[in-house]
Amino acid sequence: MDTVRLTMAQALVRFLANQHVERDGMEQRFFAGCFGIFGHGNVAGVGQALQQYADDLTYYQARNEQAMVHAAAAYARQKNRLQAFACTSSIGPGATNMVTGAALATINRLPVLLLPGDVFATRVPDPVLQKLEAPHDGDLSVNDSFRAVSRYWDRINRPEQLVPAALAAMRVLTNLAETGAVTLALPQDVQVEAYDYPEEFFEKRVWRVGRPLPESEMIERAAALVQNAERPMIVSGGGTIYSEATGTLKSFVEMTGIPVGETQAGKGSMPYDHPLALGAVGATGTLSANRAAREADLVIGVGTRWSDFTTASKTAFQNPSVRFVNVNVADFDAAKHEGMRLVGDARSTLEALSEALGGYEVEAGYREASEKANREWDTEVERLYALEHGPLPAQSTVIGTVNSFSDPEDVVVCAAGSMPGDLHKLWRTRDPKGYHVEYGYSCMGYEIPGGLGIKMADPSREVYVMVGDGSYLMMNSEIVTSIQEGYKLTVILVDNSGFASIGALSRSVGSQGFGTQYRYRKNGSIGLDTEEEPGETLPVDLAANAQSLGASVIRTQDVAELRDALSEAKGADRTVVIHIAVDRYEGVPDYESFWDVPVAEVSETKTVTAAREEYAANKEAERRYL
Ligand SMILES: Cc1ncc(C[n+]2csc(CCOP(=O)(O)OP(=O)(O)O)c2C)c(N)n1
Ligand SMILES: [Mg+2]
Repeated sequence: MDTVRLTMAQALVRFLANQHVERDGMEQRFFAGCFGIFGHGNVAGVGQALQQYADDLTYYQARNEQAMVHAAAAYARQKNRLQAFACTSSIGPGATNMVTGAALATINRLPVLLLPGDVFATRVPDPVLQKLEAPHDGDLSVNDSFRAVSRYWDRINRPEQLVPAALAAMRVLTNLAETGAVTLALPQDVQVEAYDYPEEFFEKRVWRVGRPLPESEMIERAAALVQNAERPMIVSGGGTIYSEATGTLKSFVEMTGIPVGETQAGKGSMPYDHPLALGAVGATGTLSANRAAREADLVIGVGTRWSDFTTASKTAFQNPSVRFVNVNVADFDAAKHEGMRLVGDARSTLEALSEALGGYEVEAGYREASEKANREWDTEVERLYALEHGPLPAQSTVIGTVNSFSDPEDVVVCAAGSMPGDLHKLWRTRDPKGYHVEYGYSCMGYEIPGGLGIKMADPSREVYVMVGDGSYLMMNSEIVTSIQEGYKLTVILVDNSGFASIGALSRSVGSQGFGTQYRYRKNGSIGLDTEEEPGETLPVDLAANAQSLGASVIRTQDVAELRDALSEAKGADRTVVIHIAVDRYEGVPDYESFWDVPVAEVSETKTVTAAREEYAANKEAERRYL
């Protein structure tokens, strides 16, 4: 057997550079590169290897380890999970900074390979800088915390362990039912240890991503359920988009007349102006979709994990005899709501179901009602886009301005705050990859690094990052990376001096927005929405902050100036941050939906007691879907 003597880190980098995936006859490299921040836990190991093999695997310097994992996850999402990044960190804080990113990737079922450095396997110089010592467990390191958030976890304590671990990692990363964060913890001494690796380990490998189908018997049974339904509805999730099934979904819908509601990850499954598109469904849903959901007797979930936002905390579907058919590559998700499990790829399963339905159509009246609902919803969107609100504009008009300005294939990015819900309801999506709201983990700070990952995945599209002031403050570091690498973003920084979303939530649970504004402490209070003379607003100048990071900054006062700024930004070749202040209280309403956030059962405050009563009444609508 031919062997080659390499350090474990060199072997790992050479291996990663030779992994490919294939779907529908299209073959491509799996790893687009490796993000990293170096420290003593990886500089001499993985760092040295990345330098040695710089032509085979490109290294990108990030500013924050959490942010680089977000960029990696966004990249994978934009590439429909067929390409990904590795992320290398030092030991200790560099490593644990990645834990949040790992959870986000795993929740959203997005492949990222994490390579945290780890403490000495020999333990000779212990306790090494940044080692957490556990008196009860000699084998424990902070990297064990990745076990909870990874789909595969391993620690490479001997160089030869790399061979099975790397193969296991690739299997999970390229298995769409299992994918998520994969962690290989790399002790810093083992990274630099040499070993005679078999040459075969470095041969080109092509991991096939197939389009599995459910048993034909299950397709027949599902078709029978659909044929017997009077008010069937589709709920389309991220799986539809990842599977590139949007064309098939459209044909399916046009043939059958079944209307479609979309989850956050599934938004873009249908163009907004398709007559059978009802738009967002659930807690942040449209009136059209939520009314259809309430009555539906059969719900076909396609590529959805049925989060509480999608089901409005299990209140969305109220028909007493509602049943679910779940098309999903993951049996785990297909089994939810005791659905009929169609375990398979969204595109091929929808094709098979179409055929089994043999010309089935819903009643004409039902189809017409859906078409009418689509038009009615668009009138509501138009109303909210055109709201005239002063002195500060309403957020809905900012969204409308960006939407009207952007081209169909441009991408809007968001993750947390009040905008994800507003975007879900209001964004007119025209391209399956044009809407990117991370709402599995809804992680503040994802927006800018997420935008970077998307732009790296597809530089041909303009990327519009919609970020609240809270999220911006939490993680703006990757503006620097976007400038270093020449990936231009247009960041719309929507400033309402604090956490408008959680402020509204706080009021709804009876707590007057406690702790959600950016204000000076006054008379012991940090600001309640009910106070007549609260402390002054803090003098935070986020536009100046963006400028200091190297971005071009445009300060705007109203939506007319915003439009001009968008035009200017379009011609720019480096990251632009457009600042706009919006009214904190002029929000988009909910449309007959509920989200379960428990309210204090006993309290000394009347508003809390009242909120609790309302909560208890709403909760009665929660179903089990058994
Ligand atoms: C990392 C993280 N911490 C906390 C939260 C809870 N949270 C959700 S939205 C939000 C406030 C977001 O503020 P901002 O970005 O200004 O948006 P706004 O609510 O004002 O629209 C908070 C604290 C979260 N989603 N993510
Ligand atoms: Mg805010």
